[in-house]
Parts: sequence; C-alpha cells; structure tokens
Amino acid sequence: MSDFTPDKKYKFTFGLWTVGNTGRDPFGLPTRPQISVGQICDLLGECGAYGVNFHDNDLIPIDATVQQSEAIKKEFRKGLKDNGLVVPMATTNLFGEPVFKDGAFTSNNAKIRAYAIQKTMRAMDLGAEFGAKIYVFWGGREGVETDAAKNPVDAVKRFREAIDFLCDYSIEQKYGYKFAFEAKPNEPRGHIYFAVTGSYLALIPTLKHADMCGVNPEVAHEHMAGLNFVHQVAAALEAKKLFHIDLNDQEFGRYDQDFRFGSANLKHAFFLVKLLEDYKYNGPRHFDAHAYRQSDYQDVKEFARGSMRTYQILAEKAKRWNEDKEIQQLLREINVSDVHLQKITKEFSKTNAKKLLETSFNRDELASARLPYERLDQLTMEIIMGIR
Ligand code: GLT
Ligand code: MN
Ligand code: MN
Repeated sequence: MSDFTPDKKYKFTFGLWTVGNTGRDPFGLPTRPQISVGQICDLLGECGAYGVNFHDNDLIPIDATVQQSEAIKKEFRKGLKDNGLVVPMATTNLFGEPVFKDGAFTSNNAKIRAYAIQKTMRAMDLGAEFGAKIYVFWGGREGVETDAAKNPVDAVKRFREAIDFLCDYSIEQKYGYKFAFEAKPNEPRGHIYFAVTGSYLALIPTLKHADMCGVNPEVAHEHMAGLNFVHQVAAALEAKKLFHIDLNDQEFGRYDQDFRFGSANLKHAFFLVKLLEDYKYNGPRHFDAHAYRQSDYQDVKEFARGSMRTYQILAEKAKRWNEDKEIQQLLREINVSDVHLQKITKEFSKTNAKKLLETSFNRDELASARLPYERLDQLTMEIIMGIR
C-alpha cells in the first residue's frame, strides 16, 4: 500500500482562488489574511501539488498598472519555478465586476458583450504566457432572475458567437487552447444558462470549432441540482469531451458549498474516481474548493493535502474493487451476453429487423434471472469502509 504522497501522474491542481480563499462569504468578512501569489505557490509546493490555475484577476488585479503587473508576474514565475508547478489551465473573471451584473457574453448590451470578449482575449494572452493549454469558461453571471429580462434563445446565440470568435482568436494566435465549459444551475444568478454539463454537450456540436471544445464538470454544481454527477462525467467521457474536471464536494440541494473533495458524499466520490481511473482520464484533476471558514493557513494545507490524499485512497479502493473476486463473479453473473442477438441488434438492416421480429422471448425466464445488487452494493460499501 502506498503512503498516498501526491503522485504527479494525477496532475493535481488548485486555483489561486481556492487555497487563496480568505473565507469571505455573503454574510461575513474574511477570516484569513490575503496571501500573495508567491505564497500560494509555496503553500502548494509544500503540499505536493502538480499545478496552479488562475483567473486573469486572481493574478493581476483589474486596475493594476503595467509596472505592478510585471512585478506580480515576476513573483508568480519565481513561485512556479521554485515549487516545480505548472499552469495547465487559465480562465477569465467575467462575474466579479459590476459591469457583468447582467451577464458577459449573454448581456443585453452589445458593448458589454464586446468588452467581455476583449477581456477574455487579454486573459487568454496571459494564460498562454504561463503555458496554459486549457481555457475554462464558467458563465457564472450568464443568466437571469426573471425571464422577462432576456430572451433565452438569443442568449444561446450570443454565447455561441462569443465562443466562435474566441476559438478563432486562439487559432490565429497559435495558443493551442482547448476550451472547457463549466455548467452550474444557479448561484450567483437565480437561473444560469447551460445549467448542467449535458447542456454544453448539446451546444458543442453547433460551434464553429467543435473539435477544440469540451467540458469542465464540477461535482458541486450537479449535486446542487440533485443530479448524479458520475453520469454527467460518463456522458462527457463517452463523447471524448472531458477536457478538465473540478473536484470538490457538496451536500445535495444546498447552497454552493465547495467542500473538500470526498468530505460529504464519499460513495459518489468513490464511483467518480473509479470512473476516471477505469477510463484513464489523463487531464488535470483540479480541486475547485476551499477550506472551511474556520481554518487558518496551517489548516488550509490540511485541506489541500486531504483533497489529493482522498483521491489517491479512492483510486486504490477502485483498484481493489476491480480485483475483488466475488465482485467480479457477480459482474459476470449480471452481464448476460448472447452472441446471436447482439449481432442482430448491433446495426439496423432489413434482414436484422426481420430476424428480431421473428425471435420469441420468454419474459418469465428473463425476469427470473438473479440480480443480487444488495450483495454487490454491500461489498462495495465494505471496500469503501476499509474492511475489505
Ligand atoms: C468560481 C466558481 C467555480 C469556477 C471558477 C472558474 S470560479 O469560483 O465557483 O466553480 O470553476 O471561473
Ligand atoms: Mn463551484
Ligand atoms: Mn469550478
């Protein structure tokens, strides 16, 4: 058994905004002092992370002068080098400033839409400067409180137009970005467009450069809506569109909690890790979460270490599940194959349709096959609980 020291092969990353979170919430002031980008790199280096991601304004404050921004970049570059960190992903803050109070790419105001595209182009330049190859789009303000405010069909068209423009910008600049869209149903807007990962999977084929666009699903965002996150990720994987993933945790149906990965719904976390490992997901595993508001920076390190450790422990448990003889026997029992019928239903042809219509099925016999799922689930739980 490994000691679960963070393994670089998992590409564990954190955003500047995650470990740098100061504990401010809608009801209360910060509980931790702000730390610099250099200090964040040192903290992540000490914990064994692989990389760090940023929004344009996490790194460079929106009103920074050229000199200030050069000084920050220098500090960041040194922090990355000293700690052996890379920057796999960058993104744009299109939600914090009052100008985006009614959306960025989907704003009703053409000037604001243009400004949002310009801000993203500059943020893409910044990301590329640090080697980012994945560009995330989280449309936190792209939505409404009342549908009287915006035409939801126009919103889709406006969003597509912005993305098509930015894809071409990336291509023209030779940045080699892959775009990853991140869905969320609500918070901070009453209703956010593209509410679930599946919404983006449906949008992508309609984009000009569909090949360079994929998704960045986040555990908490689908759990807030009461959905099965593992199934959303499976759909993305199957479509070869899982470009990035935001790992955290969340009690179902609550406000956006951004808890440490695996800390609320361990069973879902297990099946998620198993899915990612079984399908050899090779992108960054980004922890988009933050430490409890009560934590000091010593405890923030525990948060970061715990996130990576939980992932690796669950990866080992997934391996154990795959190697468990009784589980494998049960899987063989429940997966019934029939070479003849599988051949017929594999692809439609007039002959196959005729053959299928001529086949008789014994419903009672089919229904009587054993499905010992209680046993299978209990064995799974015993692996998770650590006694198997
Ligand atoms: C913000 C949000 C996250 C997104 C980030 C990317 S910012 O913290 O809650 O889910 O991934 O813009
Ligand atoms: Mn989130
Ligand atoms: Mn996220």
